[in-house]
Amino acid sequence: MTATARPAPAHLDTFSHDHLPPREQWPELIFSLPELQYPERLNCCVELLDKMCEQGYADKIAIRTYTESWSYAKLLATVNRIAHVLCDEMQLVPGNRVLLRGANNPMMAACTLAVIKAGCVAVPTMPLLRAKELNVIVDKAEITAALCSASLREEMESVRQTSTVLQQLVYFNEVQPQAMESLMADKSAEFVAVDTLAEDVSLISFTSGTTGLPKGTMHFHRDLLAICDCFPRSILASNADDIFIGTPPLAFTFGLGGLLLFPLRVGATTVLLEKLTPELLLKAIADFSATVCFTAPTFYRQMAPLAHAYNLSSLQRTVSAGEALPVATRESWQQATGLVMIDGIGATEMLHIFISASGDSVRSGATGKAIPGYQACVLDEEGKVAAPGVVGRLAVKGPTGCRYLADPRQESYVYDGWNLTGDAYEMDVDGYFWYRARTDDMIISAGYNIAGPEVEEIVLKHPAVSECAVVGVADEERGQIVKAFIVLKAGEQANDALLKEIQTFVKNTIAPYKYPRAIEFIQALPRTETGKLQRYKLRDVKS
Ligand code: 3UK
Repeated sequence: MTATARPAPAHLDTFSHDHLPPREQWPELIFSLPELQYPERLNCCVELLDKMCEQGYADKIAIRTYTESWSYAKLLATVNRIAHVLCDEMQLVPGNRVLLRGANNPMMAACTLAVIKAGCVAVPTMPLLRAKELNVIVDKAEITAALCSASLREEMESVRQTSTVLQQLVYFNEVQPQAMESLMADKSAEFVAVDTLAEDVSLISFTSGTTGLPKGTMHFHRDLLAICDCFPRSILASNADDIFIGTPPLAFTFGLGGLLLFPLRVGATTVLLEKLTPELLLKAIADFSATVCFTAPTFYRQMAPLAHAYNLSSLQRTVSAGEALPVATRESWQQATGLVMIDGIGATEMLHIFISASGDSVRSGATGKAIPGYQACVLDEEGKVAAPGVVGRLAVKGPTGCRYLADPRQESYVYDGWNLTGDAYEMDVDGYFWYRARTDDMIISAGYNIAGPEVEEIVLKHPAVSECAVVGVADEERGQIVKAFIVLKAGEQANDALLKEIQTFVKNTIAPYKYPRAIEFIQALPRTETGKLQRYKLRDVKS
């Protein structure tokens, strides 16, 4: 083989490789850190599991739930048995895409790792997706096989009945002759991982996509390790003694990284729990003596006033991501727990967090700086790097980046080697990035540009307010007006006096033209399964 030839890919089914965007549309990839120098061939599951067992973690607890404890050795043996089922019973070959459905539990984690170890491509999907949405994903990624938790059978069955693409389906988390648990029972606990390339696709993660068709983001074996070797090392400083806990689904890359890959990479323990509420997460932190927590800002905001009733003394580091962290939330969490929140922005396209800060480096109100391994800047309207203090489009690059599965939107996400996340940000002279809005969430009212989240920040500081979302709604005179949807704290009365009081409160704190001319009190804000506010739903509300 000559030095320039592409080494033999392990994928016999070349679908993923064939549907990568052309190389010139990829973002620039940079591997500046010593820990990001990976070999040409690499199966990330081997690095995360087999090697950890070899290095002395075999008897350590990898995954805990309220009813189960899986050592690294048990997780490895289970992954290997499932991998045999994929190859022997289901006759899958490297490169085949496998749909994965399940809440956060040990078998969902094991199935995901097994798919990757067998050289197939994992396509995890949010538990709440319905058949219609699943069919779009099955068709787009040409998925012939699915592994599904028995608790999600109903929607899965309707996909099976309607899909002409999906051919095989195996359920797990049940006692049935055809269930994964039975099929794997007599399989060997040893499995030689498929010798994939570092640049073979291991994961296709579909964006939650508030508008339009979901986009499949393709990530290599190398990418899954690269995210473990960036944020967790430099910002989180995680280690084998950590006990990870949190809410994001394993089907969301925030959860896959934070609650599975990061803990395995350092020999730590992860606590996997289904259906968490703020109360249940607080209780679980105490019950499992968790040290690291991952969840969305709204969860921290709801946990803060309840925290005093729980023993949270084990908790050391808490990570907030998914949407902007309001200063009021950072402060109430810090008051309740003494912990300085680690805010971090990540994206499905980038796989995980790329701007963040922890400890003494935190600047309240800013997301943080580009983390080691990544570069970030703000681009102005002409696409040039903007000076500090200018609001523009956030641009980022690093070892991971956007590669959509056969999607023309690749060309708008990647510009001049940079990934454009769709966020409006401002960078200060010290390199801290200050979130302003999603670029499509800017409100233009009577010629003024107003960032909804800036108004939310202030409204949230009012003592009667529990949650708030600010959007622009159409207005004949001003084009748009600022409208606040407000969820009040328990016991507060929605009335005109309070409405006026909140308006005055905002006018007295920021430029008066930004105050919400319209306010609507509602019971709950519309959110995605990952805790993201669905502002578009509020914009559509007719009142
Ligand atoms: C927004 C934030 C301000 C921002 C994600 C951590 O959220 C994740 O991925 P998604 O693809 O959404 C990406 C978009 O969400 N966002 C996320 N975090 C922050 N905005 N401050 C933040 N801290 O608009 C971004 O473009 O769902 C988060 C890890 C992995 C992820 N996939």
